[in-house]
Amino acid sequence: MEFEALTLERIEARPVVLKLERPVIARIATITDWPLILIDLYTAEGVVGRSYLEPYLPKAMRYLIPAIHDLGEALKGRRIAPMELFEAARKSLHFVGYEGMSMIAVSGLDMAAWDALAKAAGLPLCALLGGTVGPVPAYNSNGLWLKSPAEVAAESLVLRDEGGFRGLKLRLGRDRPADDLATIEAVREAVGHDMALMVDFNQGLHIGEALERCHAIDDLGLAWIEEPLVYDNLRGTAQLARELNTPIQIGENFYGPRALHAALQMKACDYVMPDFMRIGGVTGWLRAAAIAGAAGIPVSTHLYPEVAAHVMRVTETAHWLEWQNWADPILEQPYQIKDSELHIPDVPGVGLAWNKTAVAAHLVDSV
Ligand code: SMN
Ligand code: MG
Repeated sequence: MEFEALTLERIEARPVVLKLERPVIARIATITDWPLILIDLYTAEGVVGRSYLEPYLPKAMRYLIPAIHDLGEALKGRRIAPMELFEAARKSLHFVGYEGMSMIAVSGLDMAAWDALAKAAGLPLCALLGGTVGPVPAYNSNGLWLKSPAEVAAESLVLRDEGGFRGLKLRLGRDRPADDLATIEAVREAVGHDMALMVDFNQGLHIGEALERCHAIDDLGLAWIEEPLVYDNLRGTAQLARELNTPIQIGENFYGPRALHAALQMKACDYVMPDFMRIGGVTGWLRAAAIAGAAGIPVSTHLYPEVAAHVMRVTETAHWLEWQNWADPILEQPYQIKDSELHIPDVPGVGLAWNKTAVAAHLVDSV
């Protein structure tokens, strides 16, 4: 079979807002409306590459969508060679800075470009990257926000049963540390000791609080303690990683592979979990995963379970995939979870197709 070279024709980015089934109630923010930017990368040859971005705040779509359209204009006529497009897109934004919105826009382009390339090759993305279609161990991260211990314990049973999960993530950072402890205990009692329990402070503590609260939960057999401090306080998380037995997990706020490299050099964490819209899409992930692999650091994913599943199949130190099904309502064929494993559909590309009716119902005119 001949490998078809593709040419970028145009990119269309559309804003969608979904109501969250279980609103985010974290120490730093409450989110009820979940924004998605749906990206369609059209090629002259008729192949369409797809990706989506979840920028947390609907208003962030106001700045990101024009940036994505600009990238499409700037790269029109270029061959779909994702790593070359990545470099060209990065350079086009160099003068406004490499991080933040710049990286998020480039990541959306990158994931769509890889999807198009895999489709043209007639291969699932994981196969194009040198792996095989197969199961990917996942934990359920769909809920367990800052509610009462009894509510969280009851929800943990529901989340476990959404896919025979062997791992669940709880959010911490209630006003009273005792309420966090009571929540962990109630969940443990509900789901038993064979369940891996991750906890996430969502950057909500200062170092003094973190020292007290992390030590207080250090002997509970938790799988990891995530983002206790604001994400750029690497000196602080390095101190916590040194002092605690429980692994410290960070990474959803790494902008690009070099941020991961810097964190590992500082021994700022035990585990990493890059997010696809910040690490640089598939290209950024591959580079970041190589660095973590060389350092022997387990790598988990953050959001974007569909693309995450593919790259985890070729990630040397692959750990847990974060299962969050918040894009499911607009997907034609949501991925399936069974026995705590995500199953990649055996179709060319990533396997993302939009459910036209659902998209039409949730498109927003202005954000
Ligand atoms: C998170 C995800 C999505 C929205 C808010 C917070 C979280 C995670 O940090 O790790 O899942
Ligand atoms: Mg987190």
